[in-house]
Amino acid sequence: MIIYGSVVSPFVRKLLGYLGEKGIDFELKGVGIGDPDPGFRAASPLGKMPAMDDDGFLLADSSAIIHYLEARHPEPPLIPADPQQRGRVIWWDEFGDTVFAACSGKMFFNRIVSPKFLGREGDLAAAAQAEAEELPKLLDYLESAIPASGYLVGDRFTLADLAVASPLMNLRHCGACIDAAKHPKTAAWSEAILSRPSLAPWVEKEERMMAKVLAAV
Ligand SMILES: N[C@@H](CCC(=O)N[C@@H](CS)C(=O)NCC(=O)O)C(=O)O
Repeated sequence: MIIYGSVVSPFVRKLLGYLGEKGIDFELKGVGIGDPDPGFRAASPLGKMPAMDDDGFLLADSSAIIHYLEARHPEPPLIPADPQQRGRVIWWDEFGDTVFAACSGKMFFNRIVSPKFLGREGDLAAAAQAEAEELPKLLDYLESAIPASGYLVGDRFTLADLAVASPLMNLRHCGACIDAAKHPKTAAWSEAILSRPSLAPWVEKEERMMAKVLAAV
């Protein structure tokens, strides 16, 4: 199975963590934004990452790929069968992808991707607005919702934890670390999720990569 994408994308990171938790073998083919790679273009009609080629079956979108893989590889379940827990996991997946990643994306894209990868100025006002106005409310919500178990749903690790922790890594790249004095549960939870064996090697790899990118003039 081939996965197309870059490790610094929150959607790709979520999928890489999922594959690690499941023990599914894959080859990561690195592609960037707007990449003309024909295999990637065929698998991703909108040119967005991640995309997958599973022995000729082509699919794009992190959630679509994960739902496909969950049906093919049910064990260990990362999307619970229990109706209420399943609903909650999908809620958190949506929250991670469409709300949290949108906010962290404004900061990451405009401060790092645009200037460092695409060679054009980012919208720094949009990044500052996201950090000052959007992010605090999202972190407050997350802080209020993390259960004592340390997992977002059903007292065990699920796709919910992956989907919400992944965009926090992009905040880290922007220097916007979680303040443990203000959001102690979020700080401890995100550290635990991003340190899992399924994610830690990717996190280290992208940290090394980002250090080089940020050091380059
Ligand atoms: N909902 C999609 C979002 C994918 C997405 O927006 N990926 C970004 C990178 S973080 C991308 O490929 N952007 C390129 C573009 O919009 O042209 C998913 O979960 O996979």
